Amino acid sequence: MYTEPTTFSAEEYFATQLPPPTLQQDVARVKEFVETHAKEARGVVLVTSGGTTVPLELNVVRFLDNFSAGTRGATSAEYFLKAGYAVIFMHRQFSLQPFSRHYSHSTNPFLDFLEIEEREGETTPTISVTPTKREHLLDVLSMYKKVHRAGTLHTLTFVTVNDYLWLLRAVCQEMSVLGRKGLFYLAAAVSDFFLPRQKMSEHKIQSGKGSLRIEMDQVPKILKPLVDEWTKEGFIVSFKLETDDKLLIPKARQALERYGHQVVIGNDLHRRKFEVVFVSRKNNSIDGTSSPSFEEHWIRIALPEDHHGPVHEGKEIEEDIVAELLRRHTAWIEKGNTTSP
Ligand code: 9Z3
Repeated sequence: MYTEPTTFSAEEYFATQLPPPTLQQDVARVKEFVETHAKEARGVVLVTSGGTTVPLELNVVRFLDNFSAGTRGATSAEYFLKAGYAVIFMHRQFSLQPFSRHYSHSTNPFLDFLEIEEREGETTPTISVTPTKREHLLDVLSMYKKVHRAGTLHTLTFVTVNDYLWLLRAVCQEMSVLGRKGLFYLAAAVSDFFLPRQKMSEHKIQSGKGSLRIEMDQVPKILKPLVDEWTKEGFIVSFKLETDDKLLIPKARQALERYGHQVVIGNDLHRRKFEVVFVSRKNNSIDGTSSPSFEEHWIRIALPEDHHGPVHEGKEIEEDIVAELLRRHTAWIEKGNTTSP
């Protein structure tokens, strides 16, 4: 049966699509985390990371996925933690996570650098770390344990775009108590299209009819309510991914004009590990009296020799991205202090 595609506003979306079953308990934990760190006057950043899926059936067998390993989000989260921020890391289930990302099973499996030592007089062999890997592991492990003790990392997972939207709205609302101290770093790769549950087949789609035609609806543009309603004075950074690099700056500007947030970080799919562009408004005010002018700030790191190869232990572009954002976020907080009554 064919039904016309619908354009959902965010409001209509949440009125017609069901929340994930664990939403309430997830939100209660986020609330506690935010309150703890707000009391300690710490900056809190929400990092979204990884791709969302769009299920094609209610009893899901098939789904559409969005490209993202979660490297940008997991790596950035680590640099925010190092800078003393509390991090809400909202990521796609099984995508990369801060710290453990260094030992991803596909690029750097940890079993490869453990060694078994049989010692004379001892019945049980000892496990040790290969000497060349020790220094790096010690650095990662020390930071991991420190963050654990300080309780500055809170992890949440999503799978579908529906999980993502419900969680994002709730987390943003909880973070609004932070005012300007809240930072939003939206690096997840979010589906633009979805199948509303009312149009989904209940059971596995059968192959008997030959080809498969699916008409999807547009996911509501949630940055608008996120900026205007869900967050209060937070510093909002979204990412724009393109494969045609000529589109990066115009699309980033368009997003800033439409949603009125602080920064869009543009990245080209193939160059994203060594080049990004920050696009922002020049005077950071939208008074509607003149057309906004924009500025671009490129961050580049030297191209590693084998940038398609396994995780290298050299410079990571996220270190510079986070450093630049920390400067801008601090200025944003200070501006709020001087302009508040
Ligand atoms: C990004 O652009 C991220 O930087 C990447 C990171 C997904 C490229 P990896 O996880 O990749 O390191 O492998 N995220 C945002 C992508 C997105 O969906 N942006 C929307 C758009 O471009 C706007 S919110 O329209």
